Amino acid sequence: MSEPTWTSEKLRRLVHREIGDYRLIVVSNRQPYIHELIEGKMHIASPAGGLTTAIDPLMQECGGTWVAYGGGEGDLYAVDEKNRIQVPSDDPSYTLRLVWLTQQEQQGYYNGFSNEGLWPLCHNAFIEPTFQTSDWHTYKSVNSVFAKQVLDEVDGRPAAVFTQDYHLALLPRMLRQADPTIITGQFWHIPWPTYEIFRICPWGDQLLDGLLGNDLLGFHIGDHCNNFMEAAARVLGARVHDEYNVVYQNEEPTLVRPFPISVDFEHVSQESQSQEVTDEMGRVMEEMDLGGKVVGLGIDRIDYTKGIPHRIRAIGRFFEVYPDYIGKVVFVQAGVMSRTKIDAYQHLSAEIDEELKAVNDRFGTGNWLPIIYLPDNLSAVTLAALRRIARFCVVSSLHDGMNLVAKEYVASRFDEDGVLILSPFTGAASELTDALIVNPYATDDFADAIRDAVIMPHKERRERMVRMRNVVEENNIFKWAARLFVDMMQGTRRARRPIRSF
Ligand code: GDG
Repeated sequence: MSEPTWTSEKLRRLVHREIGDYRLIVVSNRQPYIHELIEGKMHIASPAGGLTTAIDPLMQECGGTWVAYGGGEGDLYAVDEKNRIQVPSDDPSYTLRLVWLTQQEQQGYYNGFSNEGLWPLCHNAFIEPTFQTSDWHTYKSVNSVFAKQVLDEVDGRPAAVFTQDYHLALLPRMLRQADPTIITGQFWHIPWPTYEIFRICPWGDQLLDGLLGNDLLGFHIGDHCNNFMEAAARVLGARVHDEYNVVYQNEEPTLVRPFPISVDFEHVSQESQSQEVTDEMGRVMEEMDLGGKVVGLGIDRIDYTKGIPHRIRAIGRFFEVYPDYIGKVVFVQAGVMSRTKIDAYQHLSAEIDEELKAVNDRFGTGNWLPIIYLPDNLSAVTLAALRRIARFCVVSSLHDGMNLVAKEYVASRFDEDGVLILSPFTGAASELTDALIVNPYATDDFADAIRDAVIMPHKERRERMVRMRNVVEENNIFKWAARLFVDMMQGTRRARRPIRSF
């Protein structure tokens, strides 16, 4: 019998029970509420990206403190003298504490080591990682800046620190060295590469040692855990206990477990049914002249891991092989720009423009274009409206830890309609097996999958969507958080007891 669905209320009760006297502190590079000054007025923006989507609802339930880099122009004016602010502003439920970094620190640690080094290292997208010694030194020093702030927040009291992602791989070891009583957990939101790839990193041993300062280390899927454990064994000579997924470094255990991240299914499903979204659908349909057409949808941060040029090429092939659909099918691509200071992202943006132009010039007719590109940070309401309008949604990542867009599409379709086309190289593909799974490099197969989505009968669309909705409803964000929480608090205490020898 499957367990009852996890809700925010159930998670809140569990957290209160498990956390006891411990304070919960989340640490990440990016903050969930950026304060921007636009023409002298303060605006609050939520950044596009999976991390905020997943962790903010969790913090709203659990309370505690979120420590993050203050990157907004208005941040300095929004915080108190301890650099803290209560969020969300309309209904404060937790504390945000901001860390200030210089431009040079931001360049070396974020753009440099994290996004020109680790990001391409961890994703199979054939972009060569760049490793510069000066960036590495900055990465180390910025991790220690974060450590100082977290330790100040802990202030010698019992605390559980839950670190996010690849920007802060050295932090857990620093925290443990300063205060061994802190419970340390980390979730790595991107894939972990195979040993053959990982050993390209000149400082791989130090990264591994930093991460093994965690009591619990989470990845989306088992393959990433296995890759990590192999690297720990082969690079550091750490002992790995396969049966329990525990790595021992200097006799200290780290539990390494898969936790497939998800979305707040109920919230996304309900929001999708609101009058506001229904009104927005009408506006979007009219503005883009979508009436009477079959609409396909892509929603992505513009990133070379998301396979956007591959998708555009497949749409071109679809119209080439199935010209009957010219004028009848429209693909809407929403794409918020990210990491624009990095060369590879500027090249990608130019490549997308070129591929788009090629397809639109070749197949476009008078007032119809095959692809409508929206290179903006769209509001949640507009995104929800697009998801409801779209007969099919395409996620064509070349490599992706999970991919929340796929799960958001499924959660939005309360009408039990719609087809998901999904790359097998996403974490989501291991759960959403009722999607049309297609290799983004196989352009002909990809074009055929688009046709299959367009012609799929309503009954089959419904059957597949119902099954996918059941999966996302059951494996929702609260279940993800609950499993992580229990393993961090209980598993950690168990594993710290020196009961196992092998
Ligand atoms: C990392 C991992 C993992 C997109 N465009 C707009 C917008 N979005 C939102 C989507 C979704 C989020 O951004 C993107 O989430 P993803 O999961 O697809 O991807 P990453 O940002 O690469 O996240 C990924 C995730 O962490 C969580 O662990 O799944 O594998 O790479 O929520 O809807 N949001 C707004 N405007 C846009 O134009 N507001």
